Amino acid sequence: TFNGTWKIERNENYEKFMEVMGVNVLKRKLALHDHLQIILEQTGDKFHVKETSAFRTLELDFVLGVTFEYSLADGTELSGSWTIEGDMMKGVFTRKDNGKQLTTTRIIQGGELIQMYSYEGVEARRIFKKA
Ligand code: MYR
Repeated sequence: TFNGTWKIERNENYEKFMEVMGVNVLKRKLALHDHLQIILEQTGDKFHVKETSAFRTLELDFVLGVTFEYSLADGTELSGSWTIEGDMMKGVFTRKDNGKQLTTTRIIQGGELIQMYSYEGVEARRIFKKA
């Protein structure tokens, strides 16, 4: 289960990823230390998410397989959806500003939540520990 309170523990290739996403250097430096915390509550195919970071606090709801809108901390708007395949969450999102695709997965491994992001052939990981 993905349910729980997940606190960011470490990043892999995240600064490079943000650079390819077009995030400026100052925001990249800040984002590397954003203290991101995600609370996931899944009930059937519905998710409630509480996200807090140094940048913002937000709550959202989505249903697996149903398209929703999501804005990144820098204001970049995405549209897309999550599905679950086996023990992996798979997200396919499209940037509204340039139509390019951002894919993401979440998996629990060794008690950690590993979120992978992929954009323009560049991958990053953000790894969370249960709070
Ligand atoms: C959620 O389930 O937490 C809400 C939906 C998440 C959508 C995908 C997030 C991609 C984040 C990419 C970060 C890139 C920063 C430049």
